[in-house]
Amino acid sequence: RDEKSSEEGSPIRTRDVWFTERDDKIALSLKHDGKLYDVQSDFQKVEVYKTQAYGNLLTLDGMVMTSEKDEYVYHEMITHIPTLTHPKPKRALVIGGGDGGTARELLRHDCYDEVVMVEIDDKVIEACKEHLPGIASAFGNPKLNLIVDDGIKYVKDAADGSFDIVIVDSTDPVGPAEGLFTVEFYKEVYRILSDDGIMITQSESPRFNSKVFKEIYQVYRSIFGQDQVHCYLAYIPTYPTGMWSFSYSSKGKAHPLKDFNAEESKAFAKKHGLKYYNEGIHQAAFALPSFVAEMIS
Ligand code: AAT
Repeated sequence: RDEKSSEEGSPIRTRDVWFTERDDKIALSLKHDGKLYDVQSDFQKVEVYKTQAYGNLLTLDGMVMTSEKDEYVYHEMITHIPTLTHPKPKRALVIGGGDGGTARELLRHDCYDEVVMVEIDDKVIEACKEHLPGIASAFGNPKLNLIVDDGIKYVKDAADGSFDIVIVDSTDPVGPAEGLFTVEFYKEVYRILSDDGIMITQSESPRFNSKVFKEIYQVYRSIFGQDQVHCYLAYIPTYPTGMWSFSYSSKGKAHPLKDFNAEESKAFAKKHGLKYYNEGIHQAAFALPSFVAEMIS
């Protein structure tokens, strides 16, 4: 808090309070007008800040998960790229994604009969319903089957070939999400995918989380095959470095660019008034800067 003096000499309190996500070497700070939610759940510390630049911001254990003003980048990119390149997805699984943004975007597509979402922490859902309602808008949709449980356990118990799309929309590899970054888990995801199935994961920042980034692509390739795994990027200002990656792993023939129909994508984006995804971004997102391509070659 800053205490400043007015010209007359009387003190005026101006709010100067910042949320800061810190790592060893870099930090991201956002000025805010207070904390709206602050609960220690069984799994993590769940907080919502009222930031001045990005609207309400959800953090878990001090790390940014999503904000009202830039959430659409992440949620549009993690959902529309697989949905619009799969021949006809009917059943999707979301691991994590407790804010509801991924479910909201998936359910824009009429092709889905069911979207199963498995979020470990009901406090995340509660915080977002209360304070990020625009993101949490699909919880009442009858096609959404919301399960509060560990996604690792759910995947282990799911039947072979039972999902067309699996989206791993989960936290960084610390805390409850640690097991979501292991070979065993991805093998199980492969098993529950249908023959044409696609797995999408948020795959961290190539610049910031270089070690995890390189390692998980090796894991994906060892399971899906060398040429079956693709990386795409999006610009997310509230995540460390702003450069964020997603992986696209295909069990069958689905290909992120060869199976892309520009007219269909264009019409879809227009119909729903999307704010980031469009037919140009779909293709451009797979063009990787050389340093990123080299990391996963
Ligand atoms: N939609 C973008 C926000 C997230 S939130 C990730 C969610 O994954 C959290 O709600 C967390 O509780 C949940 N989660 C973590 N581990 C598990 C698990 N084992 N099973 C089910 N859900 C889990 C992702 C932000 C990306 C981070 C960028 N730095």
